[in-house]
Amino acid sequence: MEKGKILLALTGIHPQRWHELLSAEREVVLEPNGADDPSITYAVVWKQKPNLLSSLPNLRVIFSIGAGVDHVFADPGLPDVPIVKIVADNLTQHMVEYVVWRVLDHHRQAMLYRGQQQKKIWHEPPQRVAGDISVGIMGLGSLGRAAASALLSLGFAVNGWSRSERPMKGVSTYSGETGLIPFLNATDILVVLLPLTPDTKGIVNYGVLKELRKRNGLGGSVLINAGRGRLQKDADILRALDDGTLKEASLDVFEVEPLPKTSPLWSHPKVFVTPHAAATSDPAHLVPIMLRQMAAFERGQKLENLVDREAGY
Ligand code: NDP
Ligand code: OXD
Repeated sequence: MEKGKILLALTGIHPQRWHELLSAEREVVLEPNGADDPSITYAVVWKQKPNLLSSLPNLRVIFSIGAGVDHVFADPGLPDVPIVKIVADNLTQHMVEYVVWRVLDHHRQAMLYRGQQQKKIWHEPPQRVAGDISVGIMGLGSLGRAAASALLSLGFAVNGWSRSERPMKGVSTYSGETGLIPFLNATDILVVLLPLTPDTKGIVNYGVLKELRKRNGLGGSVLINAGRGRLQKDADILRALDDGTLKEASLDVFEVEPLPKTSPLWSHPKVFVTPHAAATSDPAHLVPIMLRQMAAFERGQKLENLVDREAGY
């Protein structure tokens, strides 16, 4: 198979660096050019315009520049070609750092100390060790497993929940609908690393938060969501924080992004907000992986990290 041409279609992300790096090896057409172009073989996308990809008669593979692919599936005219998602050490490392940072911040009561500092209060609250706290990871995939390993090495008790059985040494694993409540009941700090699919939309709701374990040294349960915003109901999180169901939350993702300036989450004293920045897609690390995959595909080899279209991730 000859060297395929790429359509680069990114919305909300500056394409320049991606373009430069991809162009070093292949011909690249930058959207809005390229619609209907029969010479295009690959599409490299983030939130591509609806029906753009279905206009390409010889498209063979879609590459998402993110680990999540809900943005690809948002296209009502998505053509039936393989979709490759990102699995990369660099992105995984970013996510592990985010999760460890947020878990430690809540575990070591950083919000309390920040408040005390503002008021110049010198007070040491009781301290627990990591082993007293159990962190439950919703979504035990590439990112969830890496985060679980890092948390285990810090001494936390770790639970994991996935769609299918995913045994992992040192982690108490749960799966499917029947595993959800037992998983939540055994979890103090909930870390959400699920993909957004029809099955997971809105899963982080009041009922689920209510099931988290309360008898811990943290003084309440904690939510950390770095998966996708539409997994959660922002209003339910606020309700849970305000009635004490949740002690604190770290949110990287929101139902609407950018988070509207009117959202009470911005100024809530128990919420730590980051702007969908837990694990950035760095073209310097991800483009070589995509180019390697394209070359392998042209040699007749199998594509890696393929999305299961039926499952939606
Ligand atoms: P994977 O596809 O490797 O893992 C997904 C995990 O979620 C799997 O364990 C899967 O179960 C589980 N899962 C999916 N559907 C369900 C369900 N209905 N019930 C229970 N478990 C379910 O994804 P990654 O780890 O690579 O990425 C996870 C998500 O993180 C991405 O989809 C993206 O949304 C988000 N992300 C966010 C970033 C940010 O900056 N905030 C950056 C990168 C990713 P099973 O193992 O059985 O398949
Ligand atoms: C991703 C993201 O899916 O950055 O990779 O959200």
